[in-house]
Amino acid sequence: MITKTRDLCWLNKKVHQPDISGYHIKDKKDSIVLKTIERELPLLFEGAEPSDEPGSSLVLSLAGDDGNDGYEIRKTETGYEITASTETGLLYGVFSLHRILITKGTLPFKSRPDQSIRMINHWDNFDGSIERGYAGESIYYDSNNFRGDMEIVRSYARLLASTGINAISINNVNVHKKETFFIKGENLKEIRKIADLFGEYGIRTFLAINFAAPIVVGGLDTADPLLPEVAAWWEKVAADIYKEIPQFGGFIVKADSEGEPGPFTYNRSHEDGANMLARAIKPSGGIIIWRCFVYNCGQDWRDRTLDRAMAAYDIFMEHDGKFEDNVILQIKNGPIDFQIREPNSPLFGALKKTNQILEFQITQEYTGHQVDICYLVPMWKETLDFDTRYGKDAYIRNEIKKNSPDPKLSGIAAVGSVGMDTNWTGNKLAQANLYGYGRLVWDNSLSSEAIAGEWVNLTFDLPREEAAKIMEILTTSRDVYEDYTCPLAVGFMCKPTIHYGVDIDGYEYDRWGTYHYADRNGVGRERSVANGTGYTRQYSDDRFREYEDLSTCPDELLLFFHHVPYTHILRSGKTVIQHIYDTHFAGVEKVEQYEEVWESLEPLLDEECYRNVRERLKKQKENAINWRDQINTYFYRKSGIPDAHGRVIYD
Ligand code: GCV
Repeated sequence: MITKTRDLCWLNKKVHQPDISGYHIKDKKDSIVLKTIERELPLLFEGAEPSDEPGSSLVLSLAGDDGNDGYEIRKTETGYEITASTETGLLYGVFSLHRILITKGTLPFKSRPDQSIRMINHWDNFDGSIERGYAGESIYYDSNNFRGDMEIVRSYARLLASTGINAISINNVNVHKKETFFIKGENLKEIRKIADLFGEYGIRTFLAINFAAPIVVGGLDTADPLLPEVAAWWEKVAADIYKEIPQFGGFIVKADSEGEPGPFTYNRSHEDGANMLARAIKPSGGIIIWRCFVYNCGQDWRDRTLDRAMAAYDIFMEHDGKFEDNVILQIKNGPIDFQIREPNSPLFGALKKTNQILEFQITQEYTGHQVDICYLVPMWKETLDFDTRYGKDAYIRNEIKKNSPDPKLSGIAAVGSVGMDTNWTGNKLAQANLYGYGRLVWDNSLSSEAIAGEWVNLTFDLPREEAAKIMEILTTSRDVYEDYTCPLAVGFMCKPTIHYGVDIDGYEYDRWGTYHYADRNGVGRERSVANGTGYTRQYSDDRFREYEDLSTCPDELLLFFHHVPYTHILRSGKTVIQHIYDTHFAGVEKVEQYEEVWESLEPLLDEECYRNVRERLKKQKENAINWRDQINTYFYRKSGIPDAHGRVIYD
């Protein structure tokens, strides 16, 4: 059997001599992370060797005590010096110096993380499958066993640490039977190995737990959070976990959502559920990350008063300020579910006294399955830069910290995108999302263009002009994906269950609460107070006014907030129907251009990488054509209005 070497991604280039030869660690202590640094240095800097000389070409100093994982890099007479107040800060500094030297960045350079918790959530199952995974099987599990390949976990940990990630959860939030037992016995020994390894890179490990574990694992006949025997059971579980894994991070919980058990079963609130677990884990120093992705997935499409978008706010706002101090609420960026275009969740800026984490999705569930190219950093950036109070500088990136009683217990998490594929992410270009996520959550001020530029520079050896072509593909790809799949934020016209490919009415008469309501006159969900579900009122006054009023509602969110006639005129001067036709034709044309550009790069790229993207672009084109033709035909049939440019629409 030929074992293929795994892609080193953005760490594949070494800095060549004479930049760094000897390195010296000042006041060296016996520490796990310092050992990691020593291990990393020769991997990143050719010929880097330890030296006792304080005047070595690279000096690492632990200084200051602000406890922050920031670092400073400066040029010295003999080479470079990295200073940080924590060992993890030094590790970040080492990766940063590598990046700066490869990309020819400038020094001195000082950086502090903008967010405290910078997390990745894996949706990996014990049988090796990954819920919404598009890059092969799980790197942790195989056929209901721990895979035990620590080299893969190590390679992954270095990729993550190099971008600043410091927390990870390693199993699916939909916790099936076998994974429910992860919290006990022999499983903990295996989890400890994973946690130890991540710990070497400054990453804390968390587990997703099943709220019904007291029944499934503990043999109790209830999981009622207000019963003392249930609380006592969790306390013991938590204490046992920490005996085995002292550096354990805590639990992540999906409760009362999409079939997962939760406190509602016992007529208890999410406050009751989260606080019980928080008290159980507090003595061990753990935290509870409680997801706000709670909604009724058994809706009746006939009932227009129900609005799934309102659920998280309706359920969680009344508990603001009432959670234990080691509870963090995790809130998806949008009110529905990781669509290519959604407004931001109204909980941001509204929850004022609750620790909070913003949740993104790196794995491309609704955004092309890592077949279609879709660089997601621009979308994440828009969320971070969104002013929840319009003109009042209440940006989400700051609000999540400001409104968390303990800002150290706030931050950003995202659903991971890697699997056993040797290039980690299926589509080579999807690596840019993993890299970009880490970089952006560390430094919220980076632009999506700058991040794309870094990734391309670190990954490929290309002349400037050719590198720019890949950057152009990346930075336009989100708009292109939106163009052929999701006019004006209508969302969910995809194939049910798999969420790839077009199926305009796939969810229209189903129970999931995601409807476009297209009829012969118009399309969109009316969510205004005046004429619809009243969802707009969940926003701050300024945003409420903006979204409520058709004349101020941003066009790109129009169909999320309003049902409008096909002849409604957008700010571009086009009608809604013409916009639908134009974007769908344009989307396909753009994918065709991507193909041409990629083909022109063939002589400059290694064959595997070239073919990897080439094959996926072919599928992307087929996908885009299908979307274009079905959407255009569908809306032509509904509206009876022809394309102003007379292009082919199948009637
Ligand atoms: C893990 C969406 C996905 C589910 C996922 C869920 C969640 O609904 O389709 O696969 O479940 O989000 O975030 O919990």
